[in-house]
Amino acid sequence: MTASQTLQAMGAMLASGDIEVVDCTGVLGPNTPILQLPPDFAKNTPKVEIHKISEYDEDGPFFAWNWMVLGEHSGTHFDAPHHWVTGKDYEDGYTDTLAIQRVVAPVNVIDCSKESAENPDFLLTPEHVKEWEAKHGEIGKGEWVVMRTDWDKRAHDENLFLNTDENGPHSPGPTPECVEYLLSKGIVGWGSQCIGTDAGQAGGMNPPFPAHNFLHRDNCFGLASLANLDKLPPKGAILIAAPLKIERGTGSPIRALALVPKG
Ligand code: 23J
Ligand code: MN
Repeated sequence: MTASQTLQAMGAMLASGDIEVVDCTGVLGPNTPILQLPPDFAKNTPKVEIHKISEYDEDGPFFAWNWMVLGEHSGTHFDAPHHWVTGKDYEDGYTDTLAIQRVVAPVNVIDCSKESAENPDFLLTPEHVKEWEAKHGEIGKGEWVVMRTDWDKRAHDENLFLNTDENGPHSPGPTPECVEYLLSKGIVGWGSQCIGTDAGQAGGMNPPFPAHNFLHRDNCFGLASLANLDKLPPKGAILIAAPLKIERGTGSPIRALALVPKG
């Protein structure tokens, strides 16, 4: 099949619903959970604000529109390589310079929902990933890999989502070895349903925040606060995760869309 025939068939299947579009995005607004780093360690992103300009009133008789306070790393969002010091020198590592072809790719969905329900500090290891590959097929070059934890079911409540106690945040993520293994497969990026690409306790790992450190070192991308991964097959979907073209941006909220075969 030629690319032209494939796209034509795909258009027909989108129209008929044989290919479904699954929205892997959470609602972006004042209740969206935002990362809270220890204030003695770093400055933080403010909560999302939506302010009315007008709504068919004296400030705009025929139209409704808003303005926002919005951090780049808010809600369902994209981490560009320049976000981390290990990726600082990539000229194509910003939201406006990255190779956009890369962000549309097959997605591998690793189901860790059961393990994460039992242990909020669950860590995905290379051994887990290799077991998953033996069952579902190898992770390919240029593909997305996302960790299904069903953490989106907590997103209505910031405390539940961040899950912080006196020892810091508790949420699942990858080990440093796991990120290295995935990068050895040539992935385009790694996605999480939690507040960031790293585990809650990743500040204490070696190196700290290994998903950020290694992904961006290799000019790869991160996705955070993904939703509805329980509606995706382990393999066979295509994920579109495109950041806004923010000038010299280090990340951006996205509307993450998965194209999924019906049924
Ligand atoms: C800065 C420092 C640590 C983390 C993060 C940012 C994120 O999660 C992010 O949104 O990139 S863990
Ligand atoms: Mn981020």
